Order: sequence, then structure tokens, then C-alpha cells
Amino acid sequence: ARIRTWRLLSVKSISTNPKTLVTDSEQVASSIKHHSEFTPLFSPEKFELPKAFFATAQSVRDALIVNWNATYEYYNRVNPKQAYYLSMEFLQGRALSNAVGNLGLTGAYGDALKSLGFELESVAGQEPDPALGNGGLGRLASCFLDSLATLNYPAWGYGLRYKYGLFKQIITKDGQEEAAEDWLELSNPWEIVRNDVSYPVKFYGKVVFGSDGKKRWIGGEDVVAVAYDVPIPGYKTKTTINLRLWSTKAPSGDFDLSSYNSGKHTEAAEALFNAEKICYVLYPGDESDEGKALRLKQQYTLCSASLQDIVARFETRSGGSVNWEEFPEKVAVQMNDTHPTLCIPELMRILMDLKGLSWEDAWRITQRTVAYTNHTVLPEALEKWSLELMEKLLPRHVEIIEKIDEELVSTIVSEYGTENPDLLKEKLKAMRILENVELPSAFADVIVKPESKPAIAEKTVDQTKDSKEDAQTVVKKEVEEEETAGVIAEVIPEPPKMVRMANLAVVGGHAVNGVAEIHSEIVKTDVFNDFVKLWPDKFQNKTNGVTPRRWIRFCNPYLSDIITNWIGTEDWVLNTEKLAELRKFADDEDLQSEWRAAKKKNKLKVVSLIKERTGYTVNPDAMFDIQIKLYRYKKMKEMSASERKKAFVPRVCIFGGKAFATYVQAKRIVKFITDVGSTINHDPEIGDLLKVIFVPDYNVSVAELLIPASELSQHISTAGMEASGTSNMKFSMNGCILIGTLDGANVEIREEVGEENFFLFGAKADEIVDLRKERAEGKFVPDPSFEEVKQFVRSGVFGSNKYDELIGSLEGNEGFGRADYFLVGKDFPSYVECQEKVDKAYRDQKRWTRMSILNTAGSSKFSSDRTIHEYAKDIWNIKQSTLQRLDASGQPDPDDIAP
Ligand code: B1H
Repeated sequence: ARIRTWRLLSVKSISTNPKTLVTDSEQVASSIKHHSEFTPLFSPEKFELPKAFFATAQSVRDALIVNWNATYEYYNRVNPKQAYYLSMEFLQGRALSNAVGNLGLTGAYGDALKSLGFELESVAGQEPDPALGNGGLGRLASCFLDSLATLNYPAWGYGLRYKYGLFKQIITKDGQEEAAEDWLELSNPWEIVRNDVSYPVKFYGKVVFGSDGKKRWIGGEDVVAVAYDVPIPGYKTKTTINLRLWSTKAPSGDFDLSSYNSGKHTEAAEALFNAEKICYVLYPGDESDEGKALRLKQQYTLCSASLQDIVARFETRSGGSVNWEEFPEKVAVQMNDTHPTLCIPELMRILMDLKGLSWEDAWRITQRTVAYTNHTVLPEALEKWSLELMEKLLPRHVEIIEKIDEELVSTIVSEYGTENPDLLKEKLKAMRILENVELPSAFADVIVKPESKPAIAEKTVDQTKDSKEDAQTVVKKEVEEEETAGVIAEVIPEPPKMVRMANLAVVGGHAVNGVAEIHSEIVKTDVFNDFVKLWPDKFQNKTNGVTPRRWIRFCNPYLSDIITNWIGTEDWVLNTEKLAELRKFADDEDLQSEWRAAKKKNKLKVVSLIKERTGYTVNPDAMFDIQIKLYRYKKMKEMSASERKKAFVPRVCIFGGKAFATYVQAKRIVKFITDVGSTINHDPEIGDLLKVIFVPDYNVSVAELLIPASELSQHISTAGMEASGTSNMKFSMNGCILIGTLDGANVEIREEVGEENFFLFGAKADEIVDLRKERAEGKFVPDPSFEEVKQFVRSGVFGSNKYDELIGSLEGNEGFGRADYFLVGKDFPSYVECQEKVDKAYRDQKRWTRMSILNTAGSSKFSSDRTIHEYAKDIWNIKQSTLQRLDASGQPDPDDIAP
């Protein structure tokens, strides 16, 4: 193989010492052997699987570092505008196959490992699956990084390096159990710790005036954030960008040696633990006050360390002359949901308190720099923080937020005037950043007097009280005291003062986007409607996407080869528009049979996975489907064996997913699915006609196996609830047909693949409000088929459990929450009818395969490359910038510039 020499133009140190990318399988093998000897993780005498993985990963990392360094130096030299994607979650998945695939070295690594006695696939299977995210939001961030690198955009990701990723899910007879996921146990071969890149992060303390008359925040607790860099290679390009993850530690000197020596070992190390625990787990439970404070510390650590780093880079790249007005021309900060909203007051603080800018200048620069992506419209999911907690933890930021709120009040007052006080009051209530907080004094008279409060509440609630009791408990207690004293009073507890992060993000950023067309419409017409009236140009849509590298090319090599053969080029991996060319072959019998054979091979892999993880044997010729079929089971039981065979297509229903540890209802569902499985899967009358499988510990690696093997996939959220969904895109791309509602990205997928290739059912988003009202008023009675299913479950077929809470939530019985809030009883009959159409379509395998091919052919829009081009152009204003490649003789190779 030709060994390509990569070098940078005009960087002397590199041109005298050309770094070569090892591309030849013999060299690869010797590099792996080298690392097996010099990577000090395992004893030298054996060379077995885990060691083979670590040695291989180290060898790939060498290549990544060469490219990472070159990319970094290139950006330093060219100084382009750079985007920074800040996210509390990155759901990266395994890196080995992806990295060698993007480097174009799959063949070389496969051969090299063979020569050493291993298969690349089993070596790659040794890698722990890093789950620094919960689901869609974190995986989106990781897909974006892949697209940014692939498309040669100057961009970095910033996140936190959690010691424990999303919990490991264990399924027992009692349902889900959680265990810590110690993904770093054997170290992480992909990260590079930068001991020279660390920043102080402060908490608590107070605000004082400095000698220059400016405000300064003196922290009461100091930690240090240290950078861990994870190289992110692009596909078929040298560009390798960076995911910088922060880990926290105590400042040196915080270990209390004298306490230690006097035997107080725990106390001596308290500061160390206090600092390190910030990055222990993703989403620490936040029911307790300590949990809430920890989560806020996490968010602030991400914002503070990242912005200090970004500001430092801006200053370095400015050379001797820093012009702060240029900051937004060199930096774009994207906030992945509201979790990094503290970026806004933090950038203000840095610019004003540390760099000496005025409020006006700092505010203009901040607004031009940051932008916000909204991922949910569910009111209960819009993040709020207690003002009291924030005042303690981040006193200077609260001052800044109060001033931003005050300016917002002023804008609202000038927009709506004071003639209609009720309207003005309503707008202030909806739009202010601070909730349940009196108006700033400048406006107190202009508008309305604050409502008078009950005497007792006013008297007893003292926000400054240093107590773990919340305001409500304090009131209750004192009322009890008063009552015993013979005083009868009705007490309305003062509502808690809160900071609404979404409102802050909308006000402080220059762009706000939703993640699918329908979602962005709801954002505009509903959640942030009042802000749209003030700033219509801020609001945009950026329909999500997924990377076609991980989600088809690498996870589905069988299908990828077929696509490449029929289209005649592998370009589709970069230019997904080319997938549309498959349309003209959709009825071709040869393509159809190849297509089915590929699906079958993928299904066989899942048969093994299911056997290994659950013990169940499933039939690879049954339809692989994701969702429960209770009704189906009941109907089957009512029929004779021959009727059953005629009436139903055999299906394997596969479930995966994790319930947040404190989300009781979700846990009930997990338990229910596994109970249903243990009844149905052992029912001799049913046999292969229906199997219900819950695959434990669902993660990116499991998804990479399930998605290519799936034939039908269910995306059945009540319309208006799911912002976008991204697995729907992955399924469709892999030739799986969706059954779903008109919700999230389903709407656009259906448009792209054609309505005849999508199974649609259910109420539409704009009907939901009225339907809920009707449902609550008892005006519509759920369909009898739905009643039947509920009765069936209650009859005890799935064990002694009656699932009262679960079924109750569908009825709104007392104590079981909102009456069928998700309108399952309404959508159910149209769902059942739609499932009959699915069976009919599946019986005609030619028609089904055609639908499947047309799904892949219509998935072009859902590449995250398209999404990233849109962010780059409409929000970040960054340009593709490709590192020049040199040919072997060191000359610039004009034909060799990445796309
Ligand atoms: C999405 C979240 C989310 N929306 C809060 N919101 C979290 C909110 O633990 N938290 O604090 C965690 C996650 N995640 C998802 O984002 C949407 O539900 C999907 O529809 C969407 O596809 C995905 C990516 O945009």
C-alpha cells in the first residue's frame, strides 16, 4: 500500500519530521505488538483479548494524535471562526471500529489482527461502551461531532468526564436494578489528559468591590477542572477535532496532612472528595438538596471551565492585540438544551469582572456569541433552579441574572405599555427569567403593586433562613404552632422563587432552535410565543440528523455493500442524496433478494444476542418489531391453532431502554414487559407466533445490532410530545419501516419516504388539546378493544400482579395521576387497525422489501451532515476549512483536498 505523507504547509518542525500514517497491515501489526509490550495495563506473558483491544486502540490513537495535532496547529495558524458545542451529555458509543472506519484502515487493521490471531470484530467487542449520556440528546451531540469533523468545520465539543456513565441495567424478577457503570475501570485508551490545561472553578463565597471599583466574586470553595481530550476523526479526511471533557479535582495543597497524621483520615481527604464527586455520575439524583446543588455545580463547571478555555484561546490567537468586539467573529457557543445556560452569566462575568468591559459591551458580545437549542416542550421538563440555592452557590451570577431580568422587564413594559395592567402582568409572568420574584424597584410603582400576601405566610417565610427545610415546611410548622395557640388561619405558602433557564437562554442568545419542523412550530406558537413577538428572527428549525457513518456504513456493512454496488460508488456515505438512486431499483428482483438476505444476516446476529442476554430462542424468520402486542396475544388466545396461523404474521417484539432510577412509572413498564414476556414466551399454544423480548442494558452497541436487524419499528408518542426522535431516522435509514404518529421527525420521514411506505395512525398534534378536554370531561369513552386489554391484564394472565398503578394511569383513577394524559385509549383502535395493515403488507414480501428499499432511499435528509451544514450557515456562521494535504514528495496535492 502507498504510504501517504501528511504534512502541514509552513510548519517547520513538522516538515522536517514528517509524521506518517501507518496504513500497511504489517506496520499496523508491529504497532499493535509494540503497544502490547509498552502499554502497562497487563502482564507481559500473555496476549489475550482485552489486551489485544487496548494495544490496538493505542495504535489507532497514535494515528489520531498525528491528525489531531495537525488540525490544531492548522486552526491556530488560520484562526477561523470556531463553533463550540457545549453539552452535559455525549453518548459516544464504542470508538474503535468507528475510528478505523473513518481513517479508512478497517482492512489494514482486520488483516493485522488476523496475523496476530484475532478478529477485528471480537477485539472491538472488548471495548466498554462509554455512556456519558441518557439518550437522544447526548447521542445527537456525538453525531454532530462526527459530522463536524467529516465536513472539516472548525469546531470542538465540551462536556464532563463522568467517572461512572449511565447506570448498568440488570433485569431481575422484580424488574430493573441499577449498578454503577465503571467504564474507566481499565482506563480509557482514547483520552489524553492535559495536565497543563486546567482552570479554577469557584463556588459559594461573596461579591466584593475591587480596588478599581469593579465587582469581584471571591469564591468560598475552589476546585480545579482538568482537560481530557478525546480525538474525533472525520471520515476520509485528516481533520480530527476535539471533544474536551472536564474532570474536577481539589487544588493542590487541599489534602490536610496534619489531620491525616492525627488519625482523622476521612476529614483529611474531604476536600479531595468534594471536588472529585462533581464528576462522579451523570445526572446525580436530584430529589435531595445535596443532589440539586451537585447538579448545579456540574453545570457551572462545564460552563466556567469551557468559557475560560475558549476566552484563553481567543486571546492567544489574537496575538498581542485583543479586540473583544471580534470575539463573536471567532467564537460561536451552542448550548445543548438549557443545561449549559450558565454560559450566559459566566461570559458576562468574565468580560466585565475580569476583562474590564462595560455591561453594554459584554451583553452585546455575549448575545452575539451564544445560541440555544430546545429539545422539549413538556412544561415539567423546562429547567428551573431555586433562586435561593443559586444565590448561595453563584452569588455574582445571580446579580447578573437579576440585571438581565430587569432589562427584560423594561423591554416588556415598553412593548406592552402600562394602559392594560392585566395584560402587562400576564406577559411579565410568562416571560420574566425570575419567577415569583417581586418586580425590580424601578418598576414597582410604574406597574402594579405586588399582590398582598397572607400575613402568616409573609411573617414566617424567611428566604435567608439557613435551613434545609423548604419554605413550605417552615410555614406548615409555624401554622401548627399558631393553631395550637388557638389561632385559625388559612395559609397560602409563598411560591418558591425560581430562575427559569429557558427564558434566560432565549433572552441571552441570538438564536433559538427546535429539533424538527413540528417541534419548532410548537416552540414558536406555544412555549415561547411571547418571545417570538419580541424577536421573531431569533427562532429557527434545525431538524435533527444522525451520522450515516456509525448508523449505516459501519453498523450495517451488509446493506452498505449492496447500496455501494447498486449505486456504483461509496460516495453516498458523504453525499446521502445519492441514496435516492436506489428508488429506480426498488422492484428489481435481484436487489430485493440481496436486500432480504442482508436483513436476514443482521437478524441472525440479534438471535444470538437475545439468546445470550435473555436465554430466549427466537425465530429469525419472524418479523422483528419493537413494541408490545398485548391485544395481539389476547386475540391469538381466542382462536384455534389453525386460525391463529392464518390470522397473524409471526413476530418477535423487542424492547430496550432504561428507566431513570427514580422514575417509578417507567420502572413499572419495564417490569410489565418482562412479565408479559415470561408468560407469552413459554406459552406452547403460541410458539413462534409471538415472542416478547426485553434486551437488558440497552446502549449504543446494542442499538448498532438491533437497528440493522429490525423490520418494523414503533414511534408512537402522542402527537406533540416527542420533539424529534432520532432512532426513527436510524431505523428508516436501515430499511426498517416505521409505524407511528404524526409527531417529531416522523412527520418529515413520512414526507421523504412517501406516505405509502410509512404506517400512520393516531390523533394529530392540533387535536390533542380538545381531546384531552373531552377525555377529562368524560365525553369520549375509550374504545372497547382498549377496555378488553385492560381487563385481560387485570385478570392475572401475566402473574399475580394486577398492575393497578400502570392501568390506573390510563384511567385517571385517584392517586394514579392524570387521566390518560397520553390519550392511549383514544389512539388505540387506530393503532390496532394499522397493525393489521402491517401484517398484510409483510405477507407480501415483495411489497415489503420495496417499502424497505424506499425507506433507505428516502433517508438522505436525516444525515447529521445536512443538519450541521444548516447550523454552520444559519446560526454559527462558520466555514469549512480543510487542512491541505501533501503528496509523498511533500508538494501540495491540489486534487487531494477533502470535500
Ligand atoms: C430530549 C431531553 C432531556 N429532550 C432533560 N429533552 C434531561 C431533557 O436529564 N435531563 O435533565 C435529559 C434529556 N432529551 C430529546 O432530545 C427529545 O426527547 C428527542 O425527541 C430528541 O430527538 C432528542 C434530540 O434532540
